[in-house]
Formats: sequence, C-alpha cells, structure tokens
Amino acid sequence: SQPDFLAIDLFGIACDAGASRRGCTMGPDAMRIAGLADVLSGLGHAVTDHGDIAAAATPHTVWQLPERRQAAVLAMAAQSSQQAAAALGAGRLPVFIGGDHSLSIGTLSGVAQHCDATGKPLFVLWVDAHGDFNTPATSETGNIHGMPLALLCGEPDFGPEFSGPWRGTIDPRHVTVFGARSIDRPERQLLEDRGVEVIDMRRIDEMGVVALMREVLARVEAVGGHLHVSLDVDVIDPAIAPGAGTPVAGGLSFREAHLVMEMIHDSGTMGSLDLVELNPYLDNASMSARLLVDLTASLFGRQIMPRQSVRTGVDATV
Ligand code: 6HN
Ligand code: MN
Ligand code: MN
Ligand code: MN
Repeated sequence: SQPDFLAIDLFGIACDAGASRRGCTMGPDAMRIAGLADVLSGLGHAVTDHGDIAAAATPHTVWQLPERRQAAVLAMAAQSSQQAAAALGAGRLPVFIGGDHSLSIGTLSGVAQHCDATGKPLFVLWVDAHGDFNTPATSETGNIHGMPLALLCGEPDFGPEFSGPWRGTIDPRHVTVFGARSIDRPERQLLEDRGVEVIDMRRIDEMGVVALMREVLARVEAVGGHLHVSLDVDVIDPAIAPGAGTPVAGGLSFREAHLVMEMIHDSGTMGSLDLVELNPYLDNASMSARLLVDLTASLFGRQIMPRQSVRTGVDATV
C-alpha cells in the first residue's frame, strides 16, 4: 500500500537535554557522515536533508540544571511537532535523527496531529531496551528520555510545565515496546495498567522476531494504520552498538535487528521514523552510526536478494 520510491525528509534534532550523558547532539552529524542520505538515495528514494532543527544546542551550563533541560526539551518538541505535521501533510515521510529519545515527544505529537486530521489510526512501535514510560513521580533519574511515552500517553503525573500538544495524544493500547530488558519497577506497573504491549527479550528469545513482528504488523495492516517507528540504538546489543548512553546487555543481534527492519519495510506501513540515542562520543570507531544507517537502509527497502513478492513480507517458503 506504499509506493516503492518515497519522498523522504531528514531532520536532525541535535539534543541531549533529556539524556543521562552528553554527546547525543553529535548524533545527526555522525549519521550524515556515515552516509544516511546517500544510502537512501541509492535505493531510489528522493531524499531532502533539512539540516538540524534550530535551537538544539544545550550549553554545558544549561545541561547541569534540570529545569533548564526540561525547558530545552519542550522548546525543541514544539518545533519538531510542527515539522512532523508539515512533512506528512506534504505527502513526505519524515525521518528524525537524534538526539536523545525525549525528541519523540515533539515528533510523535506532530504525527498524531496528522493522523487525527486524516483519520488514519496511529500505531507506535518503540524499539528500545527501555520502556521510556516513567513519569516525574516514578523516575529514579529525572531524565526526560525515560519519560516520553508516558507523557504522550497522557499520564497524569506530569505537571502543568509539561503542557503542550503532545500531552495524551497517543493511545497506549496502540503502542508496542519491542526489545525491552530494562524497565523500572513502577514503570512496569504503569505499562501493565495502561495496556501497552511490551515484547521483552525473553519473549523474543522464545518466539523469535518473525512471529512477534507479524502480529504487530498485522494489526496495523488490518485497519490501514500509520506506523510510527521509534528506533533507540540501545535496543541492539551493546557489543555491536556501543554508542549508547544507557547500554544494557542482551540486546538484539545484528540479524534480528535487520529482520525487524526488513519486515517493517515489507509491510508498507511505516509512515514516520525516529532514529535516537546515538552517542558518537561513546561509539567505537563509528560502528553504531554505521549500523544505524544500515538498519535504516533495510527499513527503506534494501534486500539481500529480491523477495518473491514485494508486499507479502517473508517469502512463501517460510
Ligand atoms: N532511553 N529507565 C531509565 C530512566 O532513567 O528512566 C533509563 C531510560 C533510558 C531512556 O534510553 O531512551
Ligand atoms: Mn529510548
Ligand atoms: Mn533506550
Ligand atoms: Mn541515553
């Protein structure tokens, strides 16, 4: 249900104000240098890199003050929300290159606005080692990159300072967290209470990514939904993706990660994408940046061999 060649808008969001460690501000440039735009053009897509959304810089002095960091996160969200809605309104597929995961507050609220306007049901696939469903009341760290989903899903613990078009725009029952292995205790309770689907690493070990992803994608396909993919680099095993500020052992393997991307591509459901949490300062010889670019290529149609049928996903013999 999607053309083979897309108009793709790249937006850098060079923020680290929501993170636990500095350095994600360099993420967009690392992805550019790793060849993101060229790789996508090489697949036949029409790619426009809009550069970084302005006002991203978080000076060291600001970063040290929690209230200032929060203000920086929300100021950025106001801008990226508009960019997301505008790109989608123009029939383009926006890719947001982070930047820490708090950037999804803005991007997803813009996506939600677009889906509201067009009547397309919105589904969120949050590919992450973490649940990112903390609130100011449950968070042990106070870092906003651990809270974006909770804010978007309308958790009441957020004070009026968090008000904005993002608040409560996502239906938690349309959210799947995939690849989780580090969820804080109160966060786990909230995820359960709100009906968020959490596919943790044990389920992936037991069932395999194919069976699980087929179910997730089938639900979106059944209603012609818009799938927003939010890909946190820390979902991948830190042995092969060390450029992450909050690494957790036991992540997706190289092939598991690619297979998830390949299946998303074949479903034709992805309408918008975040690539987040890449911290080049912590990376080992750019290996995480290059892996993220490679995974993005799989998301946008790179195949080892052509599939028998473009839209049925895995071929008929499987
Ligand atoms: N991320 N649960 C931890 C916290 O600080 O709330 C870690 C969050 C990590 C967030 O990686 O996007
Ligand atoms: Mn995350
Ligand atoms: Mn994470
Ligand atoms: Mn982080």
